[in-house]
Amino acid sequence: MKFSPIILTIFGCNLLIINTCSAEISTTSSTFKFTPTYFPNNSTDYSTLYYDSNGKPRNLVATPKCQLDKSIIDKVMKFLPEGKSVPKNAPSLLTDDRHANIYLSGAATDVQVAYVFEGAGYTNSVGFFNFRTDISTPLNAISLGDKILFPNFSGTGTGGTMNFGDWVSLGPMAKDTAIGFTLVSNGWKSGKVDANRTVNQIFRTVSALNPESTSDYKRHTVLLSDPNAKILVIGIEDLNRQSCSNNDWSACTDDDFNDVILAVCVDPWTSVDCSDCTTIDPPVAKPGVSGPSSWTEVTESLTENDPIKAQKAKERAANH
Ligand SMILES: [Ca+2]
Ligand SMILES: [Ca+2]
Repeated sequence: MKFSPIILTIFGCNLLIINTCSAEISTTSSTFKFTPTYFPNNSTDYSTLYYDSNGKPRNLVATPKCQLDKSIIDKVMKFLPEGKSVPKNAPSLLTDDRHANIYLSGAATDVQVAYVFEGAGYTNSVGFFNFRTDISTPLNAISLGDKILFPNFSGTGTGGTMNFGDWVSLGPMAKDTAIGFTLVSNGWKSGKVDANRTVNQIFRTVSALNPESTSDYKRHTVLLSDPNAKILVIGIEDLNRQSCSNNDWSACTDDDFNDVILAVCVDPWTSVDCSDCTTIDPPVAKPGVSGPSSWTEVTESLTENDPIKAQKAKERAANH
């Protein structure tokens, strides 16, 4: 996709407008804070009606529309091994926004999203948004209207209680809709999503809205497809890719893009416009990347290689 950036200066702020064939995306250089809105009630008040005290959704889908096999973790980790830099080892996975957000060429009766895996030490929050692809509407961080879907995207034993295959439903989506995701880095604090996160800690599948200053650094997500299982997978990098000092504990990015891994089920699958997405089945390792070969190897490498997880383990040990 070819972008034609235009930079305007209004009231001392730089306004960036990016024209694509389907949407205009704009952002500002302001440092406003992120005020979370929760799904499904769209309230800024964290409601224990919808989430429990661990930040886990209460409205999990009882009968998911897609079957999620645990082997999907191994398949994904072949592409996104822990601690290995995607831009160095598999740069083709970092695409333009057209291939980072999920485009629907037909209507969906339901879109469901599942917790698959976290390769992270942070307690991240994950939200979603949707926008029209057939109308040239300016997109910005406010108009996207992020809604927090997983206040605490942390697994059981690693700071949360999410489990593989916990699905939530976004409901029906119209034809010509795109679905994107938002990560609030280390957003779960003191029993809710931290309303004091700044733009430097919010990352989206709409790269122009991300805080880094170059188009390469602004990419935070990888979209993969498992057409046999009829599932899409999103991997997200949870650290500011340009500045360590913008991250909690001044952690520097490892660019492994596996810190949050989501599965997305669109019913029907034929409504997904993802014919040229990278497929993960069969799981072929990317050239130059030696991924783990088993689930055991994945978990072992996580413990060994994640400095944030190690830091967090130290803090937990010190507090007990
Ligand atoms: Ca990771
Ligand atoms: Ca990472």
